[in-house]
Amino acid sequence: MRSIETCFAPPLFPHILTKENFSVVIVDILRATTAMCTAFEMGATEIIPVAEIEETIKFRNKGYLIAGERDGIVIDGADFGNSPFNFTREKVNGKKIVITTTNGTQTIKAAHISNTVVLGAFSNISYLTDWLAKRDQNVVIFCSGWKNKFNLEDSLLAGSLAQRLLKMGFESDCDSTKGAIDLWDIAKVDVLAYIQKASHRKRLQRLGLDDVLEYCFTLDTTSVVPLLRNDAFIDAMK
Ligand code: 3SL
Repeated sequence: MRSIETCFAPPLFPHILTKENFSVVIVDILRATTAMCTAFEMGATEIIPVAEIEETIKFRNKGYLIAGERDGIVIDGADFGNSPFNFTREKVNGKKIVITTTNGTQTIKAAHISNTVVLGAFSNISYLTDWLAKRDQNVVIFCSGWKNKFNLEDSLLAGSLAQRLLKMGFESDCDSTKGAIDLWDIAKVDVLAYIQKASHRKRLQRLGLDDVLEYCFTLDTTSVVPLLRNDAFIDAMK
């Protein structure tokens, strides 16, 4: 039987890895994984995640688009930040992108040693669920949180995804997964109302970056499964 485990924040990740054969689903709903799913939907061919701003330098003026933010603010020298709305077809179709973000790309780095790394968001949840269900691997849902702490938005995705996977024959004896499902059951009645209390929702509002909120919680706006191959994500659905 394939299992689901949930990691609520990066410091917990080494303690979660009790199973040998697993896919890791990286989650950063506001906004990194939602943005990267959008980029593939809009025709990006490859996305290279880098943890440090300095690592973007070697890609500049080499045909890559650079996307980067820290604490929501676009980094110097980037083409744009991390809003899913930046990744329009006009800008990204046929392009390779290098991205660095406050939490999301740090989580990807922490998961890099894993067998299989994919990106999860509400925007690709149905394609992702089907893709995971077809594989003979356990699943670890790895929430980016905010600066090593738990956050609500990633935990909601964890609960929603886990609930779907349980219906497709997975099992879970992980209390984090059970807690995430309970949280999702409370929030799903009106997820946009529920998420008003989230600290990153308030942070984005302060910065005038909360125009993405509804989009980030809308199901299935993309038909992609970003999959890490060596150092770059490609769309496994292509
Ligand atoms: O932390 C991250 O990776 C970002 O998604 C944060 S922000 O939403 O771009 O501020």
